[in-house]
Amino acid sequence: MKQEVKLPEIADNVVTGYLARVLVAVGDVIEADQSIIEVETDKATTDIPSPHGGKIIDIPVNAGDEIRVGQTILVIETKAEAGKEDLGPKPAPDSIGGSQDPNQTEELKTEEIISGDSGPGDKAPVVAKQIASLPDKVGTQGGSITPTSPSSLPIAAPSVPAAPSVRRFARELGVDINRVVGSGPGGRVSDDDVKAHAKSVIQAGPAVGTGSNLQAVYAEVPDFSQWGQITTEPMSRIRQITAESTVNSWQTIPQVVQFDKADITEVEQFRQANKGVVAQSGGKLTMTAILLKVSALALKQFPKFNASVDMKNKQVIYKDYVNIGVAVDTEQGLLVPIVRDVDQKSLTELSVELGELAEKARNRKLTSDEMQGGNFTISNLGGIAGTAFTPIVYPHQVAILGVSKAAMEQVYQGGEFVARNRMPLSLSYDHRLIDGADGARFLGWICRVLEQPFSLWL
Ligand code: CAO
Repeated sequence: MKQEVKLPEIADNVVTGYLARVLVAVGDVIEADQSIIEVETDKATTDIPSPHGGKIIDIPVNAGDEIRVGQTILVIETKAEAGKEDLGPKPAPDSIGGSQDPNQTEELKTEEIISGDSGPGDKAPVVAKQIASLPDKVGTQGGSITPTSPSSLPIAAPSVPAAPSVRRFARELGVDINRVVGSGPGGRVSDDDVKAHAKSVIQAGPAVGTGSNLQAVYAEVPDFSQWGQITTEPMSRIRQITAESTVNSWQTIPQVVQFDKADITEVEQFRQANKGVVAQSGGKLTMTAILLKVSALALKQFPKFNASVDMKNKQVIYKDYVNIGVAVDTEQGLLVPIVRDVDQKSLTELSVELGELAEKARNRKLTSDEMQGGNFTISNLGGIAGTAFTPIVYPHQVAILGVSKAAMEQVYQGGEFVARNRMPLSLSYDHRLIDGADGARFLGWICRVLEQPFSLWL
């Protein structure tokens, strides 16, 4: 019997996801409960199992697609129809309105899902409500808003979390809500986020090619295939979020970068000597953990760097807590987990926690809470390569510390050249709040504490 496997509910209030990976292929014979696809949402990455065992005869979705709860993700021939080969355990009913009739049309099933009329006990009514609450997809043409046909939608348009009233507000302004960076939990978009986005687009100047159309901030790219072979792939959700957030930062934060070098000869000796102590608690004493500690002390010393700029209300928000984000390079892209209350934790505790968060980031197990609420960020590329770089300040923060590769250098000291281990640091900061002298003092202070930690006691 042919069975359609549909995308089940992934989490509360999540109606769409981004298909990160297809784990099976047409022709595969799979077991019930075997993972078939990997779905990425704003909250987590989840493996979706097949409720049936059998032979896969169609996979009507592709990596990169945005898929909805209730959408068919797999067509499988189960044992009941074949009756000839043993293709796995007896099929269970689909978790979401799965059809038992192989001739049933897709239209009918869609209707069934939307009406919630597919029989007691299944989850169709829930899905119907969720789908019914989805916003109309709209586009703007010549400044007026017109419905967009499904075929004209971008292939992998992301769907951001936002209340229906906020979506309506965005539509009224002609703003594509999927381009708005949400400031709420899990990236939830508020009215203020929509206004800030609209404002930043207006301030960025006329939209490309289409007059006042707010959505047309991105120029059409040329057809590169005219010059040779090309391959196109949709951006992952992480890539899209990074792209939107860096554009937001670039457009709204006037950034200056201050460079310095810290002599870490003694700190490195301390690190090597105490690695074993920290390892006993399950952590790795790394330069990033040390920088977390030193940065927390600096943020306490210079509260302006532990603040946010609120231009709307013309105020500066100072925070008593010290939460620091650490940029983690993962196979899927950049993720920035937040280490909370850094000022209240020991170096050992920070080393353990940083190791755990980096591991979770690489395994895509971070929760959205673990990526929210940072006041300052550290980006250490020193384990990779490079002599200097200029990191971008994260939205709602005012500074980020870039760390490059430390190396032995000849330094003139006390009338002679001596070999010292020096680490290049770059501090990007928001000039709306921080002046050049502030930036130089802050970074100079960090260098001094790294060079002479005991100076703190003076
Ligand atoms: N200079 C010289 N060596 C350095 C260094 C530096 N600045 N930083 C780290 N290293 C060395 C470490 O000492 C370590 O060597 P040992 O194994 O001998 O101790 C080695 O590099 C590996 O370090 P690590 O990765 O284990 O630990 P870390 O705390 O230094 O880094 C993390 C952790 C998560 C910051 C890192 O793995 C990472 O992901 N870095 C990339 C961050 C990034 O992508 N930034 C760009 C963001 S903007 O696009």
